[in-house]
Amino acid sequence: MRAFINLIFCFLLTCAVVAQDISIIPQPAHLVKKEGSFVLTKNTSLIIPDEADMKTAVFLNSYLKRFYGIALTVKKQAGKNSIQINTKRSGEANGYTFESNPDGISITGATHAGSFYGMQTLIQLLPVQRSSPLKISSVRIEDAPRFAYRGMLLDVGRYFYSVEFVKKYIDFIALHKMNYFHWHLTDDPGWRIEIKKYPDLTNVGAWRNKTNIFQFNDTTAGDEHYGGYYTQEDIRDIVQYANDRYITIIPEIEMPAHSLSALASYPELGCTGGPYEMPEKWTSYLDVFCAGNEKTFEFIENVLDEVMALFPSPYIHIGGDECPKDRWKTCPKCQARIKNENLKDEHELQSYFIKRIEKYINSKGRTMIGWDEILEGGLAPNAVVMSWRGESGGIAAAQAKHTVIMTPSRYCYFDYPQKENAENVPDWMKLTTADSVYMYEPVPKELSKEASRYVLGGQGNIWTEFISNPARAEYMMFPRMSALSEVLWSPKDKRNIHDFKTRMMMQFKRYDLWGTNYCKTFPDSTSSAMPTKN
Ligand code: TNX
Repeated sequence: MRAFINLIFCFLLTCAVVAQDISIIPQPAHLVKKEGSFVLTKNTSLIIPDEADMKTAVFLNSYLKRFYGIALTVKKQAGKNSIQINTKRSGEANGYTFESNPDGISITGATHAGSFYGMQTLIQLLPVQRSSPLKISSVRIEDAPRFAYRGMLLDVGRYFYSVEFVKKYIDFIALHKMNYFHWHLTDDPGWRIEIKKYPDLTNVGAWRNKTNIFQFNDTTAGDEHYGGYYTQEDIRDIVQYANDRYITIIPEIEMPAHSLSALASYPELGCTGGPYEMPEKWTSYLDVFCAGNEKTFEFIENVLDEVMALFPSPYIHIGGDECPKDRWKTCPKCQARIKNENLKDEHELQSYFIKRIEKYINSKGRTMIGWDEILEGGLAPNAVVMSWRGESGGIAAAQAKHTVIMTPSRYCYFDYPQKENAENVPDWMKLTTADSVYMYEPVPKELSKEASRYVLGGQGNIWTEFISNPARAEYMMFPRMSALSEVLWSPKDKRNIHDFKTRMMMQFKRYDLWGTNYCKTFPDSTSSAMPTKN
């Protein structure tokens, strides 16, 4: 009996060790564990035959340097005791093969991005303690992403986030094998991107005198002059930084609503002509761009010219959400536009607005993305739809043969609370636990096989009305972003919540290694307090 118990104990211990040393998030498509392990030391060399994979080598070396204090010598020719990273144009899109043996490691990407993802897998096989020997289990992995679009949004309009934090955010995206950073650059309370032709957008629109977010105590409430913006130089630097990590940045310039910061800077762009104050509260503002005024379109086109020169992204996001129609109803110019263009009402006027902007964006060879409100009053012909008010917008758009990105608030809004009884949460925000994020399926069951091909992927969103500093942003991101990364990367039949929770135990330690903040409540406990200050 005793021997039997010992046997069981040994078996459980082995399981725990295996579970501990192989704990990859997102879960690879195929993984086979083999005997033994490779020990990475400062004498290990990094073999990079193709110059284009140097970005991957640089990322790996900076990770090793930062967390383990070593950097590997990069060579072109293969040798013993080495990690070889190769790109061979074969296999699934952006996939890779990873093979580790006691003698060395070989990563073969189907694309350079694939090689980069293989390197991220290597990072996930490293120990989570700085001082441990760098033992990497012998495994063979064949892996490729399920969805082409795996995104994260950061709202810098409500609160400004430094260049340094934006880069950190991009690193988190890369560490999760995600590939799009949706940068929400303008909103009512802040315009954050320098536009040379319109300097007041950042002289005026990037600053406010107060931030009043009622019950929350981690605010800049008071008479503090609050704000900030990114210079075009900052933006070029960040775009390059993302590009080095195979991440595309999608800039979002909000229109026709969420635009009070632009109106405060250039009042002639609003229906009433102003004057407009920079907002200090989080409400839906009635003042929006005047849709009857030609100057509005001239302004937006000029702004978009500078935006498109800075961002090589094939996609440009124009917002399009939550536009109150009050001003348009009483504006003579907007009413004249409705009449002259034979539009039925203000909803069709919004559609006219968006279609006109889409034409401009398309004429520059780019594709427009909008929130699902752009379906109202008639969808622009080539638009990509981001479905946020549930899944219905995404379903309708996919059925109409439009590409969609799923980001329904119930699963993908990481500004919503992630545990019961969280403090400082407005009551309209629904509980969005990491479990529920993990259980989210981006292809709605209503879609036919044919229509489901239009689902490009999904996105998590950090809206920042109530997230005023990096520590809190990280807390709201983790572990939900880790859960979402697996939803978007791993094959559907490889997703398993219990297994994920086991792997999360290691991921929490990895967060500790990174020095990031996170919500410790996952999976089940209810302890841990919300950080309120950085
Ligand atoms: C809705 S999502 C918004 C954002 C807010 C968010 C808060 C969308 C298109 N509009 O402006 O920040 O809810 O959860």
